[in-house]
Amino acid sequence: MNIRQFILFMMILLLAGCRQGNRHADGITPNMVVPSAQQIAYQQMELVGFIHFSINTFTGKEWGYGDESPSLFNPSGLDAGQWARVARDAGMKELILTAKHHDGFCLWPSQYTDHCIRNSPYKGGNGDIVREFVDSCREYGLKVGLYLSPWDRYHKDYGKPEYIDHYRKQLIELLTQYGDINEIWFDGANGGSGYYGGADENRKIDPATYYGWDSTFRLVKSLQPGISIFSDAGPDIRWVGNEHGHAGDPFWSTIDRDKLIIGRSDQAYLNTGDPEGRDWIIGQCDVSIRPGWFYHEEEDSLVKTPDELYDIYLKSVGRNAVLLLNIPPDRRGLIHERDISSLKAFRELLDLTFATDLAKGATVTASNTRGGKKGFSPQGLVDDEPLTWWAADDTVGQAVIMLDPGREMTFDIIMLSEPVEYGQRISRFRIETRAEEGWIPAFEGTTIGYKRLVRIPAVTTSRFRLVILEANNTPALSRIGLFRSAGN
Ligand code: FUL
Repeated sequence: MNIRQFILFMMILLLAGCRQGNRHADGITPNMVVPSAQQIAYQQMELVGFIHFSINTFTGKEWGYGDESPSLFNPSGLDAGQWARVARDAGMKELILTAKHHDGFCLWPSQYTDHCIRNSPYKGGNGDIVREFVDSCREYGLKVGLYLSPWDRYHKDYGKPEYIDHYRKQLIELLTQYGDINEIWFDGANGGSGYYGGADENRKIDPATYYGWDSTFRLVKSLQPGISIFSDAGPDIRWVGNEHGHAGDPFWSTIDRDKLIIGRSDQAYLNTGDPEGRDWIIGQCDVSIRPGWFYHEEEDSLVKTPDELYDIYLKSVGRNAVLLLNIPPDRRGLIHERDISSLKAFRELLDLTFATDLAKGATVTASNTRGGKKGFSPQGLVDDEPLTWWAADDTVGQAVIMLDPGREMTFDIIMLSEPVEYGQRISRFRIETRAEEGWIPAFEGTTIGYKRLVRIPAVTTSRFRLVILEANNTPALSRIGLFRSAGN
């Protein structure tokens, strides 16, 4: 080895050492169940949007029966660019479109059905709203998601094996003709009454067996290897068991897929996850900005307020899940002005609230720090560097982390994060603030995960501490932030 090779070799060693510095040093043992890199990237989006738009928009229904004439579908001024712009301005990173809802009407000209946009007056039958949607999302830097309802109240074969073949052919169309699709959304509503090609009857299916989901999932991933699949049972993203946008407390990303059946799952189980769960499936909280999923003029006065949306954000993103917020276009094919103004104020509320982290610059001490090493210093919890984080020694199950900002501060939001690439570990914690008479408990909580936002009545204090009471593995934390809700 000559001198240049030696220097190069030493530099590589040094770099490898630096890279290891915080992330993998000192043998922190990951939990048995951890997220994939794709799941972490998905969760980092935090806020994604839903577009419910179809024939229901024109009939006033929430669930079309399947007998609606395509001639009813005629938006007067559709602009998918407006949807994407509004979503981007609200901070959404992805938009999901109902390519087909339960009534079976397809927003793209599917070669496998006549019940589609080709037979509507829109653009003289030459329209393709999936195409317009996908192009607009890309123009505004949003990822693309598509919803293809498994339940089809129009199709004559629904309930028979032939329909599954048809359903998969439609999936292939969507997943091969529109470029990269980031998410496919499989809802759980299943069977019941419908038009079914004129049969006009009730059709019951067994949600555990009818759809052959495992084969469908394999098909989806073979066509789009980078896609994330949402359903009651993941495999990548899961329903949280309600449509109010509320993850449970506790909320574990871990759960047992074996216990989940798409369309027939225990909603309470979905809502909390399972600390013993063998699968990591990210929670996604779906909720509409209006009472309905589709636009109805009579709900114009019932658009959720910025404060309501903020509360939902705290109970979804702030409970270790992703928020999927529905913003349904109206009969023009535009997101309504009222929804836009509420969204704008919601975004401002978030931006103002999270602009100033009062914990920045505080002196941070911990009752125990892994190996006593600087690499895991609790000071890393309040710096700008996401790669620096604190961990305790393996022998330690409980710990106290104290923040001293050297001045008084007033806050009502506490942000906590675990380095989830090592799994979800903390299951009980307490937040305390300092008063003259001593440490006062302000909140007792359960899980943390990717992000926990705790809201307490605003408190003015000169010191703050977090007491970690229970964890299923060595406790580790990547962030503590303190904020004051704007307007509070
Ligand atoms: C459910 C559907 O039944 C609703 O109409 C809506 O699309 C919601 C997001 O998913 O399963």
